[in-house]
Amino acid sequence: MSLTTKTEELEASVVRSGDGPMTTDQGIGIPHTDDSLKAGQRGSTLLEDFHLREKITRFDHERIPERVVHARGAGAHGTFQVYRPLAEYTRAGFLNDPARVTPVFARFSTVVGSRGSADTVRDTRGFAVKFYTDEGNYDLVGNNIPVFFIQDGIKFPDVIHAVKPEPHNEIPQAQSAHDTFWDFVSLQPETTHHTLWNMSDRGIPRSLRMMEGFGVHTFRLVAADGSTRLVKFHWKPLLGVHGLAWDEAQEIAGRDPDFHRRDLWDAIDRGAFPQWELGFQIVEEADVLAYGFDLLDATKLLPEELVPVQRVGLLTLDRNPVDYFAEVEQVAFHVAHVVPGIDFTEDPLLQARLFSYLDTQLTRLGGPNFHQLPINRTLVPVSNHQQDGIHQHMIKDRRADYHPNTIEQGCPALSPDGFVHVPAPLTGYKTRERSETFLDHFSQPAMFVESLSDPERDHLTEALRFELGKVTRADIRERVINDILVHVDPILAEDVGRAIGVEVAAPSEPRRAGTGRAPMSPALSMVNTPHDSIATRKVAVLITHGVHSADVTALQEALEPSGAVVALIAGSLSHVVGDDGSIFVPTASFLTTSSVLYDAVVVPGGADSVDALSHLAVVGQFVRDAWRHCKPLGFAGGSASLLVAQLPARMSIDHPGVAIQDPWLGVVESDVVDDTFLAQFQDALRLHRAWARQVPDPIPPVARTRATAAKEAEPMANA
Ligand code: HDE
Repeated sequence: MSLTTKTEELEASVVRSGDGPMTTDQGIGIPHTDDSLKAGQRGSTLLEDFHLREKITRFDHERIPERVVHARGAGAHGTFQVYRPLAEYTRAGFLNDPARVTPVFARFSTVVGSRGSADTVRDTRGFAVKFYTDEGNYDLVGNNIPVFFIQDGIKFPDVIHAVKPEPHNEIPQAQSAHDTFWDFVSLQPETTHHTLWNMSDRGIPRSLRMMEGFGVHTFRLVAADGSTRLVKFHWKPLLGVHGLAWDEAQEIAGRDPDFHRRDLWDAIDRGAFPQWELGFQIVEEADVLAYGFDLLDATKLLPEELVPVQRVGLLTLDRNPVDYFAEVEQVAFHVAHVVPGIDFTEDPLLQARLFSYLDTQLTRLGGPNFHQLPINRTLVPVSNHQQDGIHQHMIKDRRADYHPNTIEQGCPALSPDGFVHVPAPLTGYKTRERSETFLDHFSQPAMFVESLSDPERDHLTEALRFELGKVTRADIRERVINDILVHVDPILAEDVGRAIGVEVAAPSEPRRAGTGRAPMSPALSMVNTPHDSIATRKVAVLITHGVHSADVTALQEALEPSGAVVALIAGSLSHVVGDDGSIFVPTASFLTTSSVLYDAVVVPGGADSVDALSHLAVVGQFVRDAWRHCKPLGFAGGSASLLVAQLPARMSIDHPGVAIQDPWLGVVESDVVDDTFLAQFQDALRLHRAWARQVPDPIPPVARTRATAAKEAEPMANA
């Protein structure tokens, strides 16, 4: 069998605009496409104008139904290579041959918003990878959060209807900050863990390239001798895991709604290929309950401190799509697309997904032949007795379409090495019960909260205050605090409750079994992510005439070789003349860009330049926003005066109840951009943000309500 790479295979379907003159879909040459065929210059249009009718009809039918979830996405091609043969775990060919380069297509997405919604909304991100292996297609359809909202797929329509825009007015778009979502959360404790991850900085990634990925469910690996093990899949980004500030994320949604897809596209375009390592957590079948929770429960994660993640291979995304619709929109993932060596478990969420993905493609892609679309085609020849259907592309030359047959000499023959379901023993009576091993909904959320660093915990608190602050019904806010959050972390409940007018009622023993958790799991905190590179970080350098040229060139020469992107921002797109007569070409002007689109800001020296910049309100805002969003800032030649003018008054006065952080954290200052400046600035950039600079606004204590008093009188139920 000759296997070609997916790129070569796709090339056969690529049509280029220079390939020939303009024609109709039937290949008839078109000499004129700007005027319809009319009865005279000013007469009515004639029905016989087949070109007009074809052109308009094709336009009318350009859209296909968007995905009911994960509608907004961005994708890229790439490769996967395993580091070493994994024969002790799996017989999958692509996981056994380090020399084999498996083509992949990855699609990242938000869950809630429509196709045209903004990228930086608070949400879970989809992380789906299609491996075009030489044993058929394998899809790993995961998320950037290791747990899911619900334990059983039968609740999926409920949770999605709750989080999607409300049914009467279709408001709000791409937001969970509304009544129906939090109503559901308040009544369904199993949603707590995933909801807290969404409210953490994981819900607003800095970049799709800086997210972890998780298979979420426990899967099975099957070795050649038939032995099986349980596995949790991970994707570890080589650039580390980094988030945005919430205020910044909201502003980006307006300034550049395509922020994440543009970032992915630009990085690949520049040759800064995003990379992730595939990770396995391997568990023996007998240990399915050994860690204090049930590995079939998708609302639980397996702490890395209990079972380390083995890094087994490398995913590299190195090619942008040619045609967004044909590739990113029409790609069809399905959890049931597995190859021999990978199998399912009885996780009831996974089991429902095994039905859903094929079913959804029938509506979205119009029929059962979607696997024949170029992006979905396997590299392996497909042969079976499936017939016909809408959009059949194959011309099947055969006289018999059934098995067994003699007329086609029994062809296609069965594949003796093909997929065999693991003969896992299954017993039980028919029931709609939830297993008792699934019932502890608070221990792991508590572990998650306890594992966060102080700034991350502050962000979580602020996010919950924001989301619940937008809930209009007081009873929902009250239930989230007193039926959910108080069982996770009474102090968190108190901190959030204070901001939304809810008093925590009679904090009692937390309603959790205390199992299924390490006391805390440092791997869950983004603080412990690698901070060893400034590659692809975007640095805005603010310049105008008279800028100290040597500062600008020193920045470019030091940062660009390490992979950072230096953007020169000026008052207009006209050339800027430096203090020694050097000419600089601005990348963007203050009119069209903003500090939220960069990772760091530097103001070089130059007396005339610093003076001119200090008179521009837009520059003040640039610096103030970068400071508020805790980004590294660099000031040379006295330009730090621009920051001083922007610091809030309470930075210099003693404000009761507020811990004043060091406003100069992550800020580098010097006369000129010299080696010390550059070293300190790069250290700050490597750390991503100086989160400790953030000072939350004080919130007054909550007034006691009748509801909380009544709640205190109730005995607290223990689950
Ligand atoms: Fe999905 N999900 N899902 N999901 N999901 C879809 O399939 C569904 C779940 C995930 O980039 C849909 O082709 C059910 C968990 C990703 O094209 C649909 C349940 C996880 C993507 C569907 C889940 C995911 C989808 C919509 C509960 C993380 C985007 C369009 C039983 C492990 C793939 C489509 C892409 C897409 C159903 C739960 C991830 C409707 C019923 C858990 C990344 O079939």
